[in-house]
Amino acid sequence: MSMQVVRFRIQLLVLALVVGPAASASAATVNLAGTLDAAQETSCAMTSTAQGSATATLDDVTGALAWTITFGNNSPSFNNGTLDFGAELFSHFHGPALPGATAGVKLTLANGSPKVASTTVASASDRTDIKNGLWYVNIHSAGCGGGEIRGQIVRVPSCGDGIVDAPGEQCDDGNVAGGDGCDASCFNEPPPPVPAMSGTGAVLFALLAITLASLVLRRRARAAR
Ligand SMILES: [Ca+2]
Ligand SMILES: [Ca+2]
Repeated sequence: MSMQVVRFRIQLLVLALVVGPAASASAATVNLAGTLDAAQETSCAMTSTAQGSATATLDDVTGALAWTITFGNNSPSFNNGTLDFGAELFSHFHGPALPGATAGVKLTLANGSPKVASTTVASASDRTDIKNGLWYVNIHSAGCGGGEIRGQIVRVPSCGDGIVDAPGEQCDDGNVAGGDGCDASCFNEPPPPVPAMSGTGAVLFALLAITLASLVLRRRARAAR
């Protein structure tokens, strides 16, 4: 084995000891919300007085999506699960579509109010669409089969969702922990100090450093002869 190869392998070992294991990707929780009403509906000729609200969270790594949706025509709480034009037929998440456009069904929701449930969104493109506000909730009634009220679900900017929301955030590393370069309020902070090695790692590092120095000195001595 040549001196060059030996030196390269030692450098790799030293680098591995100094850097340590690679950090794993951390999940970011994206907060979402929307309001449902007839104004956003595209298919019903009648204007319902029913309204609703939706909140949801999406884990952008695992795809876990959880939601709470309430609706009704009992102003001002709008939570009695009753529509103006007949019983609720069915309800869905649809996407991807901007407000005013329509798209196919992504998830079927249980009837009634509130709707509280969760699932896993397996498709990465679906997760991206959700984060980009391209999913909507549509509640269909007997009198408005295409939907009586509808609501676009959009991201609620928040620290820890992995997206830098200026001007209120300088950074967003997907968590609300400090000491990692981006503090709990999503402002930049000095990087954490590199932890000192101890125990076996320190001994190995010292041995490798001594071996490397010895090899370099021997090489220089041979070159000087
Ligand atoms: Ca953010
Ligand atoms: Ca952080």
